[in-house]
Amino acid sequence: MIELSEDNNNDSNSPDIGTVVLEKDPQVKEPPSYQVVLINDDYTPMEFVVFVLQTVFGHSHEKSTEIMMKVHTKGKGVCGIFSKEIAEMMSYEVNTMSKDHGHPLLSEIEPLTD
Ligand code: TYC
Repeated sequence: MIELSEDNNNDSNSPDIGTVVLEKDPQVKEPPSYQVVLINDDYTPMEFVVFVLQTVFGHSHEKSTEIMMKVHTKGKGVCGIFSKEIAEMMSYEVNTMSKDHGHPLLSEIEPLTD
């Protein structure tokens, strides 16, 4: 809070105009976003990765294939951006699905710095 006195030059003849109090704007900060990142490996079948991207993230077959190929060629790729809690759930879902199907496919989450 900032207090501005407009009363510092007061003599007994001038009226007291009082003190103006300026409230600082509340510093409302958006919670940080997290990206779910898929990691490449040499064993998970491409079709399974596409299936996971469609099932967990709701991407179209075309978009899922694009993400899968990016991961396959570059080593990593972003599946989506969410709040921390949702990103953790999505990543857990991917990793559990892979494990249940006997694949080494892994995802992780990364905070986004804005
Ligand atoms: N590299 C895998 C293959 O050649 C396919 C793959 C893509 C695996 C993306 C993991 O996150 C991944 N079968």
